Parts: sequence; C-alpha cells; structure tokens
Amino acid sequence: MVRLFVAIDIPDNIKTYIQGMARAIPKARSVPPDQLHLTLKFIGEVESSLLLDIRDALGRINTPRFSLQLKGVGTFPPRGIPRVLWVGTKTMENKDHLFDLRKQIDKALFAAGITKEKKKFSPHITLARLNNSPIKALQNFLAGNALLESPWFEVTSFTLYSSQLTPKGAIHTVEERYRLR
Ligand code: 3AM
Repeated sequence: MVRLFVAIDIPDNIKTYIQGMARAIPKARSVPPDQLHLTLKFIGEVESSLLLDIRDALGRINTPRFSLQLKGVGTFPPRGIPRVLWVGTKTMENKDHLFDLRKQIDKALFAAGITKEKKKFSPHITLARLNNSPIKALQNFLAGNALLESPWFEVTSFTLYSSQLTPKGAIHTVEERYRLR
C-alpha cells in the first residue's frame, strides 16, 4: 500500500513569509519548512499497483498556470478545539484556476478509481498542528497576522506525493511533478 496526496508546492522565497510563524504558540507543532504545501487532494492509502494509473491520470490534466498569494490565517475546525493552524490563499483571476485545477484532479483520479471528494475545498497551507494550545495565544496570533499577505507567485506545477508516517512525523516523497500549461 502507498499513502498519496496531491499538492501545490510553495516557492522557497514565499515560504520565508510563513515559516516559523507558529513558534510563539505553546503546544503548536510547526510543519517543517520543506513540507509546507497546499493540499489539492488527499488520496489516502491505495494499492501500489494503482500508482501507475494515478500517475497517468494526473498526467492528462491540462489546466493553465495561475497566480496565487498567501493571505490571512485561521484555524480548523471552525468551531470547537482548534487542531490546525493555517495560512489562507487568494487567486488573481476572475475564473478561479485553483478550484478548476482541484476539480480536474478529482475528475482524473475518479477515472483511476479514487472516490470523489465530498468535502468543500478550503485551500490552505497548514502551518502547525495544535495540541490544546492556549486560546489566548491563538487569539493573539490570529489578530496579529490577520493582514498577512505574501507577494504573488506563479503556480506552474502540481505534485503527487507519497507520505510515509513515522514516529518522528511524516516523510513526503515526490512521486511525480506535473507542469501546468
Ligand atoms: O494540507 P493539510 O495539512 O491540510 O492533514 C493531511 C494534510 O492536509 C491530510 O492530507 C494532507 C497531506 O498529508 N490528511 C491526512 N489524513 C487525511 C484523511 N484521512 C487527510 N485528509 C483527509 N483525510
């Protein structure tokens, strides 16, 4: 079995705007800088024999590149105990290429036997996982970073990752990178 997900990589110069941000929050486990990404689709555990079909299906996607900006911060779930601290995104074009890319990926993967996503797509970059972090520290962080904006950057590719869960955290491996048009 192999555990897979599809994501957009964040360029190193853009990561500098967000990496280490959660250090001030007690009981927050920051995502290592080399693992900061925007998940387009969590595929989950599949038979290794499906990997080739998945790679082929994703290779047929033909959507245009687009501009993205990191903007604002928030927590998941929206109600209840916050578990995930994230940075939001903004797209430049009227036609939302980010949502379209996500739709195309879902469609391509469905053809390869992967179930379609029922949950609404909430684009975000996970900054840290929270384990009962003090609410006051979170509120200060959210208020202090509400106006966060990175420079615009061009999304020119998306990536199929495999993820190996270890006691020390997940290890992400690039399976294939796909250029956008
Ligand atoms: O990009 P984020 O951090 O939101 O939490 C995992 C991460 O999401 C998520 O897939 C992304 C890449 O690891 N993930 C892990 N297990 C999941 C599951 N069972 C999951 N998403 C949905 N269902």
